[in-house]
Amino acid sequence: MSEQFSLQEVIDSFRLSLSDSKELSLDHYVEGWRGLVKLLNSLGSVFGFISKDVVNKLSILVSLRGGPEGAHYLSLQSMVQYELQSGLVEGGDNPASGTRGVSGCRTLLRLHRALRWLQLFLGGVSRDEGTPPTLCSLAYSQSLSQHHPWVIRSAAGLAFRMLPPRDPFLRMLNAGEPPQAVEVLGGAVPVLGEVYTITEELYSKHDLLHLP
Ligand code: 1PX
Repeated sequence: MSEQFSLQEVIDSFRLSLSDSKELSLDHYVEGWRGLVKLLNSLGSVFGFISKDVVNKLSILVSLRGGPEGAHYLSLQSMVQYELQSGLVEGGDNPASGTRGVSGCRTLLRLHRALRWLQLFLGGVSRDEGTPPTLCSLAYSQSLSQHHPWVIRSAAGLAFRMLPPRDPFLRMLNAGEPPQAVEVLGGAVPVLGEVYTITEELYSKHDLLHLP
């Protein structure tokens, strides 16, 4: 993936993350998130505390995948199965990462919740339902904010106000002029939705949606 963010590359990574049998490849999932981090970084340093947290979570997943038990981290499904069977979901001493108390499942859960925010936010932008700051904060209050303490919610609220207006925001996506960017966004939302739904159903089935 190039240094410059392109929305299309992010969509491609998330699309590629899903196999025909709806297994979700963790490598492509992480790649999709890396692209999102590039956009976040291009929005300026007020978003730095958010991108730092995402980078941190991605590096946990990458180290699990590259570790001695990495084969179990090929897909979301194999990760869930492995961590459940080995009693690792709630942390514990994970030999795969050396990161005590941090499971792949709880780490990915944080990104999964953020994906819901992204799906709502981008859906709103693509349908022109308001300005990016307004839509961002609406999407946040409908999703992620329930999982965040007051201090994070207020920092996030301050950062949202720094988002650019619609047209400059659309141009930052590197997906052409605003009308083309809107089209690309419209294509992104169902892809994110599918990834979200598959994860949500799997986590719900195994009662993993509230991992500490
Ligand atoms: C296509 C272009 C769209 C823009 C792409 C931007 C992608 C942004 C993704 C935001 C991801 C946020 C992940 C948050 C994960 C999380 O919930 N972490 C918290 C809990 O972690 P823990 O390990 O302690 O259980 C952690 O406390 C969070 C810290 C950072 C603050 C998170 C604020 C989230 C605001 C989400 C909206 C981002 C606004 C970006 C503007 C475009």
